[in-house]
Amino acid sequence: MSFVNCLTGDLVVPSFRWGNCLGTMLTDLENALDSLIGVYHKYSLVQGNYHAIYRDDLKNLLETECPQYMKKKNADTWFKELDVNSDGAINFQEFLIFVIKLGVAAHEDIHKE
Ligand SMILES: [Ca+2]
Repeated sequence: MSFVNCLTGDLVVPSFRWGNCLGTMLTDLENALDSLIGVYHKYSLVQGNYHAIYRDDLKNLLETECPQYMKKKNADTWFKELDVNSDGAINFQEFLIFVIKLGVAAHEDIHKE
């Protein structure tokens, strides 16, 4: 489900809130997970599906959110690698495989001198 902001016309993507505890600060990890879910839905909801990022939308995600990691692998190669169940879309579990690979690469980059 998504909403359109009446004033700006922008797509509003609802995000998951841990326990819906008003007045409770999220931990750093909860904030990070909330951001990951938000990024996933930002691209999955382009075609109105909470659970599927399609090929063109994955390409937009890669080009917009992490262009530095497309230098060695293009969007089509990423898509084939991530679509583990070969259903033509990236579900959230498959997206998490991508996040793990990016996280490992980012961690290695941080420790390079
Ligand atoms: Ca899939």
